Amino acid sequence: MSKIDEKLEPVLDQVLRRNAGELEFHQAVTEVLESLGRVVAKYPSYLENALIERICEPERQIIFRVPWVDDQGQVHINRGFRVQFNSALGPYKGGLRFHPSVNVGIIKFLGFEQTFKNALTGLPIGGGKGGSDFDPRGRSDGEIMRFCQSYMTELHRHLGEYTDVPAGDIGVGGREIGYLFGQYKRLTNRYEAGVLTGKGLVYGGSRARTEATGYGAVYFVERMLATRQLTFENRRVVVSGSGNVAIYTAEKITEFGGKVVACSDSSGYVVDEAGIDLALLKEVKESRRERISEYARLKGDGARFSDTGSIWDVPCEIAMPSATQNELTGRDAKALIENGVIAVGEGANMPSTPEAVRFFREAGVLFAPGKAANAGGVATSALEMQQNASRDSWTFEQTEQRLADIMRRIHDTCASTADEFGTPGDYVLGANIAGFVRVAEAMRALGVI
Ligand code: NDP
Ligand code: 2IT
Repeated sequence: MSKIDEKLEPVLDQVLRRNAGELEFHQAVTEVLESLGRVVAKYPSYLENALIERICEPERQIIFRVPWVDDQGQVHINRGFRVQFNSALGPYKGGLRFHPSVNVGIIKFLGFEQTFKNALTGLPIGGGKGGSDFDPRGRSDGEIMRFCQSYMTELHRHLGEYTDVPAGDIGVGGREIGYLFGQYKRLTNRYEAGVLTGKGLVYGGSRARTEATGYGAVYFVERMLATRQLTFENRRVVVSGSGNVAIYTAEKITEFGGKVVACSDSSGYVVDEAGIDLALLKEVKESRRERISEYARLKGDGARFSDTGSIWDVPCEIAMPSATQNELTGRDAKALIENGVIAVGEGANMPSTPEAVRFFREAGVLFAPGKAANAGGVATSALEMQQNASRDSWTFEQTEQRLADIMRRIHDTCASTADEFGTPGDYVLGANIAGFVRVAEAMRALGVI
């Protein structure tokens, strides 16, 4: 991987010093700054007015107490976050993550990535991210609702359809967005549909938003494979995770003639050589909210569950990591390469470690970074905002067509940017530069803000 340009070294040093211990944020910023060397060499004016320093510093960071009462009457305290990273292109936009691992460094890395991702969509959305260290696992519907209400009781004053528009992420899906929207509406006395996305279809949601991240990632990879005259047809694919992104990634791959042979959750992975049964996976994960081992138990003979080793040891031609950050290590990348992987598409945010990315690049594996490949979710969120603003609702086909067009455009932008900067086929560089340039141009036009 390229080294940091010496003109950008002080910027990185400052980020590392100012944000001590925030390892995921360091990782995300380092990767982007490594890509920007070629931009500042060609266009030194981007070094003026501390533009890059400003892009690395969130506009606002909100951290708050979230008290809630469990079903036994016991009071719990969680920490709530919202990092409003950059609003040069539009209102802050990005998901909320509820997971015990959440801390400010993780939310900052996600908000930073989101800023460039949202720029790549070409739609008018800035970047932000939020969440809580609340663990939804094993909690009743009532507990989830009370937590969401308490979380929104603080957060609502920082939101608005022109200010900041959250959506889902890990641990936050349609159910949670419903409770959050209900509380926002109650506190503000406004039916402001465009303040949250990922809403249910009965109260202002967009068709195809549920499917959008996974479907979009597959559209991106399809286009990337086409650059080498390849398709999904009859390919073995491994998709990690079994949440929103993973399920709809697997669904679109299957529609495109590929065979998804494995998926996972944090307890282990299942291999099903017949191809993952999507109806069963949805039943286990979406309806019953059970562990992935249940899939193997219900499927019977054809499927096996493993709680040791790595899902990336399962041989495949295409890998789509769709669970969480740094889930695919250098060791995993080596195993995938040895087993003949031809393409990797990141459905999750930053799922591959820097070492893994380096191995894929060196091996000539087609590699689609998350901020480009998983942009279909937030792009469709922006389409939901459009529908809300015009008090309209589009058909599934219309919305999916827009999504497919956007993903192909993002692919082509990344590819042509990589060409322009002398690194053909390097989607990491293409995505980082194309996203950066759009944000930077807007910031420049807006003055020192
Ligand atoms: P979900 O909560 O629906 O699913 C997350 C999946 O990943 C679950 O299978 C979960 O397993 C697994 N997982 C989560 N954390 C870990 C962990 N620490 N170790 C191992 N497995 C883990 O979330 P999404 O599908 O929405 O999100 C998945 C990824 O996609 C995230 O990186 C998210 O940021 C990204 N993303 C999501 C978008 C969206 O629209 N939802 C848009 C773009 C990116 P378990 O249930 O056992 O925890
Ligand atoms: O990481 C992401 O892009 C998301 N979780 C979706 C954000 C959104 O606002 O739809």
